[in-house]
Parts: sequence; C-alpha cells; structure tokens
Amino acid sequence: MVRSRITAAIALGANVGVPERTFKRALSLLERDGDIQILRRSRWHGTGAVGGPAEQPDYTNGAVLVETTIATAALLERLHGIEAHLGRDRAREEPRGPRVLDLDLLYALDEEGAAITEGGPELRLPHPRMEERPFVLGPLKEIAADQRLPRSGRTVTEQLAFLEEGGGLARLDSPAEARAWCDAARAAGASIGFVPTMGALHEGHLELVRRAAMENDLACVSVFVNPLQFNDATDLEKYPRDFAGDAALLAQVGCAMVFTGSLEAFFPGELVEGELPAASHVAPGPSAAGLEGDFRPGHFDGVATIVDRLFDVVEPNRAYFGAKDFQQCLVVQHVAARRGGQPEIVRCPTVREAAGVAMSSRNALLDGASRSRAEVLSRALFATKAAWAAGERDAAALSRLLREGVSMPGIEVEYAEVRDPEVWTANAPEGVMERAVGLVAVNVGGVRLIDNMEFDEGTR
Ligand code: PH2
Ligand code: MG
Ligand code: MG
Repeated sequence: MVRSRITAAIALGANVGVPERTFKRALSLLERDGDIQILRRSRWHGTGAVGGPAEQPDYTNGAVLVETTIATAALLERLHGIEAHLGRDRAREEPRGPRVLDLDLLYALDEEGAAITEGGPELRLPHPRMEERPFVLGPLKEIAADQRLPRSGRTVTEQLAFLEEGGGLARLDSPAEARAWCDAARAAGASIGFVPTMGALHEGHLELVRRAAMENDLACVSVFVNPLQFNDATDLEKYPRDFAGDAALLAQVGCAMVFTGSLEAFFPGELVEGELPAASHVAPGPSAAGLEGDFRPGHFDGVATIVDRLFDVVEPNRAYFGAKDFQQCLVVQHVAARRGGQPEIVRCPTVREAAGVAMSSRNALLDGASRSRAEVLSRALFATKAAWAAGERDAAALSRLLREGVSMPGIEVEYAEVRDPEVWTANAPEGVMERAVGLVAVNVGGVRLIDNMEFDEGTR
C-alpha cells in the first residue's frame, strides 16, 4: 500500500530550562524513527509570555515544517511522547504555562496542498488559535510566508501585519457610532454576531467572540458596565474596568468592532435626574422570578432593559451568552421573544479554569484563600451531577447534596438549589425530576460568585 504523504507545520514553545537545547533534542527525536522528515525550520524567537500566570518567564518560540506518511493523530501522539520524554508533565502543569516544551500541531496539508480538518476532542486542525498568535505566526512566516490561513483567508505574512495593525478592530465610543457602523455593515450584506459584555474580558468572553466570528460575517462586542443591573453600589464601584486591555484582547480573536457608551448615551433624553424612569424599563419576564431575582432585586429588570437597547443599536443576527449566567440566558430569551424572535440567542458552554472554577470577571477580585475556597462551587455541582448520573432524581435529595457540598467555612451561601432547565419555576420543584440544573450563589471574601450545571449535559 502506498501511504499518502502529508506536510505539517508544528509550533514549538518553551520558557523553562534551556529552550534552544530542548528544541534541538525535540527535533532530533522527531526525525529518529525515519517516518518524519524536517523540511524547514525557523530561527528561535524570544517572545513575551501571553496569558497564563502573572510573571511567568519570556518564551522561546519556533516553527518547523515536516513531511510524513503517518496520520495526523499519530503525529500528535508522537509530539506528546517527545514532550513527556523531555520532561513535560501535563498532569501537574498550570494552564497556559510555564512549559518545558510545548509542541503544537498547527495545520496539515494533503498531497494536493489542501488543509486537512480534524474536529475531535483530542485534535483540532487547523489549530483554532494559531491565527491569533503573533508568537506562532512570527516563526511560521519564516518557513511558510505564503500559506493561506483558513479562518481569515489571509496569508501568514498578511495575518501577522493585520494583527500588528490592531486586528482591523474598530473601537467606537458611543452607541450612536455603533449603530451607524452596524447599519453600514448590514447594508453591505454582512451578518452580525453580537457579544454584550461588561468588560474585564476573560477566556469565557473570548470563546463567545470566536464563536460569533465563526458563525457570522462580523463579530461585534459591547463593553458597558450597566448601572441599571447593579442592586449594590459597592459591587458596581468594585467591578473591574479595563477598556484598553479589553480592546487589545478583542483585536486578537477576530472581533470587528467594539463599542462602549454611557447610560445617558444609551438612553438619550430619557434620563430623569440621572435615572432611567420606570416607564423606559423592559420587563424581564417570568424566568426572572426566584433565585437571582430574589437575591438581586431589580437586577434582571436592568439586564432586560440594557439588552433590549443593545439589540436596538446592533440589530444582530445572533447574540452570544455564557451558560454560567443560566437564569440571565432565560431572561434574554424572553427579551428576544418580545422582539419577534430576533436575534437568535446562542447559549455557550461555561469555560472553567483548571481547578473547575467558572471564569468570571469577579474572580480577579478574589484573594488567594478565597480563590481556592471558590473551588467548592464547581466541586459541589460536579458531585451532585455524579449523583444524578448514578440515578438520584429526587429534587429534595439533589438540593440537599448541592447545599451540603457548598457549605464550607468561609463560604456564605445565598442559594444552592435545583430547577427544571426547560420549565423555569420561581420555587424549587418537588418530587421526581426529569431534567435538572443545579444553581449556586455564594459570597466568598466579599465577592459574590455564581455557578450552575445541567446534570444531563454530556449524557443525553
Ligand atoms: N505558550 C503558552 C502561553 N503563553 N506565550 C508565548 N509568547 N509563547 C508561547 O508559546 C506561549 C505563551 C502556553 O502554551
Ligand atoms: Mg501552545
Ligand atoms: Mg500544546
């Protein structure tokens, strides 16, 4: 049998030990078995660390182009073997570094030069993040400058220049400018995916933006710390704000436009003594009752009001929300339904840190002790989900498990309850459940955190 030949690009990264020496050993291990040949390699580049723990050392990055007859999955396995052989311990490392050695498969081309796509949990090809990363594209440009990239359609050289020029991101300071920008985009036939945020962006938000950019012609983001949805003045004041930092992140993930504004600019001529009168508020609907609705009076009213106004400004085809704010997703669904089903609401999976903690802008406010205490939320949810998987269906028993799971010293529990995710009820259901979502809200070290989990997820 004649085995088909593929060309693959591999990125190298390291910031522990002596990267040049590690890379040299990695390359000789790559070629050792004779079925992988190195065609070209870049020089090694010193790069500032992107993401990961604060104060991790600078990285050394490189790229190689190889030719091989082994399949992409086998190639990935070979790369993992080399990483382990040279001292990488995946079980013990922190997410996003530091690293003794990271070998990432970027893309693979068949004999005709067409990109091979893989969408499995182990291997995604082309690499979903490579186009965002100058530390990958810089070295890659030396060995594959004219390679066309699948997401942007730009060559490596073009994409690198594009990122250096700010990623083509329009930064607008008012809803009026945003409305004009969106009108023009729509008139040109572009579909718009919208991600409303309160800024202090983290990986959870960036996932929403990447998805919006994939599923629409243009992704746009609003950054507005909406005073209408804060029932606690200190919480509003403490809420982290970093518009410049947010815009820099958005420029990397394929966002076309980000805008901000003031309450006055969102509701021109409508404020009375700085406040939005009741008549201008949008009702949040029946799913605002109970849980968050009880503990944060007026919160969902403020959410529904701003989201409705944001939809007026952007008129998106689709809007993306994180499942972490489960009840909020239901409220937003209600707002969209009131608008004739526009936009389509896309609920996206919660992104979790390695320890299971749901990503949240408020995590930045936790001190060290509170940060580790915060792990009980997801731990309790996973434990209750395990009980569900083992057959527990009694509403009271599930709630009890959840509450016991989060009841720890240093944790002040607001609620820990279950609901039917498809039939919202203000009060806890009783008896046997057919579907269930566990929802938790706590105060840890003066910071309010929420989390939830659908117990059927991944098992249906
Ligand atoms: N890899 C990471 C996290 N951050 N930054 C740079 N500059 N280069 C990397 O290879 C890198 C990083 C985790 O894999
Ligand atoms: Mg990497
Ligand atoms: Mg990797």
